[in-house]
Amino acid sequence: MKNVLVIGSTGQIGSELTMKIRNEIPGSTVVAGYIPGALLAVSLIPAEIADVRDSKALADIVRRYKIDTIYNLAALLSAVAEKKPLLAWDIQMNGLINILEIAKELGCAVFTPSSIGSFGPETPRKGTPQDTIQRPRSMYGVTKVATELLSDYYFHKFGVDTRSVRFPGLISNVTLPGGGTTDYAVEVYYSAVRGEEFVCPIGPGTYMDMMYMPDALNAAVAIMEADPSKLVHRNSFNIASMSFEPEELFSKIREYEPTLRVRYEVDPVRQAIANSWPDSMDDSCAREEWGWKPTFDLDTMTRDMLEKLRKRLLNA
Ligand code: AKB
Repeated sequence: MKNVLVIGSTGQIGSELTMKIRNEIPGSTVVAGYIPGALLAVSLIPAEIADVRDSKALADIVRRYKIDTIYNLAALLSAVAEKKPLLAWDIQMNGLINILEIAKELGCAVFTPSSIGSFGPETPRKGTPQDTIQRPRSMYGVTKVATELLSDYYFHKFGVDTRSVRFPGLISNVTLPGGGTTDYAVEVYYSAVRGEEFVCPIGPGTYMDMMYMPDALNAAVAIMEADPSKLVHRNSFNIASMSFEPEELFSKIREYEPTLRVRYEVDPVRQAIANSWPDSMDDSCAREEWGWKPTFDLDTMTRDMLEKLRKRLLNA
C-alpha cells in the first residue's frame, strides 16, 4: 500500500483509518474521499469528492494520485438501510461494481468490509464458522453477501486483489456510527460520561459480536498487507474479539461509572435484525491465514472508552 484512497473517510471507520494509514505506513499518500455535505476535518486533506456512484470522477482520482489500494467504506448501516433499501442497494452494489471495474482497469487492490450482518437466522449462532449459511433477511445483509461474492468473483475471474473482513459492531470514542443495529454499544458510553439516562433500543439477552475500533483498524490494515500466498479465503474473514448482551455491557460500565441509568425502549426493526445475527463468530481462519489477533476485551475497552470520552466531553 502506497497510494491509498479511502472512500467514506468522514465516517465511523474512515475518519480513523485515514489517519492510521498515513501515520503507520511509511511513504504512503492517503487521499480522503468524501461526499459533498460531509464535515471534512482539515487533518484529512488531501481530500477529494468521491461518490461511489460516479465512476468517472472516481477513475479520475485513481489516475491522478496513482492509487494502488482502495478502501471502499461507503455504506448505509443496517437499520437505516431497512428504511432506504433502494438507496442502500445503489450505494453498496452499484458503487462496488464501479470500484471493482476501476480496480480491474487500473490495477488497484480493494478492501470492502463485510459484517456480522451478512449472516441470517439459519446461520449457526454460536461459534459461527468461516464458511457457513449466509441467508440474511435485511437489505444491509443482502448487500454484504453480494459484496463478498462479487469481490471474490473479481478476484477469481480478473485477478483483482480483493480482500476483506466481516466486522462486528464497532465501538469508537472518535466518530459516532449512524443507523446501525450495534450503535447502542457506543451511545451508552456517551450517556454514562454525560450522566444522562440511556434509552436502550436492544433488549436484554441479545448477544452480538463487538470490537473496539483500534482492533478493527489493525485488521483492515493487516489483511491488505498480508502475504497473498497464505490466503485461502479472501472475501470475507470472520474476525472477533468480544461478544456481550446489553446487561453485561452496562454492568461493566457501572464498575467505572456507577451512576449509569438505563431504560429499555426496544426498537422492533433493530431488534429483529439483532436476533438474526450471530452471538459470536469463530475467527480461526483469520488467525491462521494472516495472524489476526485482537488486543482489547470488554474491560480494557471500557476503561479506554471512558477515559477518552471524559477527556473529550468533560475536559476531565
Ligand atoms: C450495523 O449495526 O449495521 C453495523 C454492522 C454490525 O455492520 N455496525
